[in-house]
Amino acid sequence: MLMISDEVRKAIESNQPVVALESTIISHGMPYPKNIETALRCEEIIRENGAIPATIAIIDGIIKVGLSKSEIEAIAKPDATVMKVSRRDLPLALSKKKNGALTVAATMIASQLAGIRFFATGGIGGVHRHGETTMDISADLEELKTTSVCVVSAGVKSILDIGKTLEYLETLGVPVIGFGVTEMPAFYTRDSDFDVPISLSSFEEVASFLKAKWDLPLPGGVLIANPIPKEFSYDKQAIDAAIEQALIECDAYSIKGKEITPYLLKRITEITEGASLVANMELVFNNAYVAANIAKIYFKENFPYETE
Ligand code: PSU
Ligand code: MN
Repeated sequence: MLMISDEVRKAIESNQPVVALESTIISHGMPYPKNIETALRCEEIIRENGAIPATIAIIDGIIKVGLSKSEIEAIAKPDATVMKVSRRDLPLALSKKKNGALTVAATMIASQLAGIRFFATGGIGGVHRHGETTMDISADLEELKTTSVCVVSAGVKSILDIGKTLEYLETLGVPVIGFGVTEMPAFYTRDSDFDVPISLSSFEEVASFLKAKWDLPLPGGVLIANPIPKEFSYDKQAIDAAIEQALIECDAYSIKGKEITPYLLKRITEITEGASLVANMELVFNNAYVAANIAKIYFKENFPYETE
């Protein structure tokens, strides 16, 4: 049920740094053809920074770790039928031999099965606004509690309730580390008015934090909140207006369950006439860069002979 590409398998076996990349962002998070461009550029950035990329998706009912370019294209095309797969959907996608894009939660599961500890994405799912009544809380959060993968994100989008998401992660015992910042980044913007619980500013500090956690051992994930670079950060008022409009439409059309996040992402891109997509791409690139560097230092310190 799990196939690891030769390159990724060799890298894992010889303790080389490997960085996983998710596929929901490709199939359900960005429009074609920018989604392919983003996916391929992320892989390049990870390589340029001394690590091996492993994009993960389900192809014909098999979890593939380390997709080829044509496999990435197959799940990225606008006419492709690709299921959005989180933890609960994995058995269905496998048993029905589907093509599936993996969410953060499912990518963490596949990474752990393959032996990968680092993962770069854009934003994670969280507690939705009014989550206290709708109970709409992404499975990404529970996954961070149990699965030992370091997830580098640009924080939490304000389509979600950022404060409640942070509280929920605290309850689950998930460390949230602001990378070089003391405020929780909000994906398109660098600030959210919520303090980040932990702030570290070098790759070395994050790598030794992870080593302390996992060596104890204290299993579970760590969320790195890495803000969008200043030069690409989006105008707060403009993005807030787009998010409000998308949320109102979501309500009006009674969009439910797993469709909510893809719908909001699509509408925000449309409402901003693609301008928010540029910010989205740049923040993902920055996360790929940071994840590769943390992974590189983590492996250098833990396996000095193998990597030097
Ligand atoms: N947030 C984004 N971009 C994304 C997602 C979230 O800014 O692409 C995707 C991720 O794959 C995440 C998933 O794991 O949406 C969360 O979906 P849900 O809220 O249904 O759990
Ligand atoms: Mn949900």
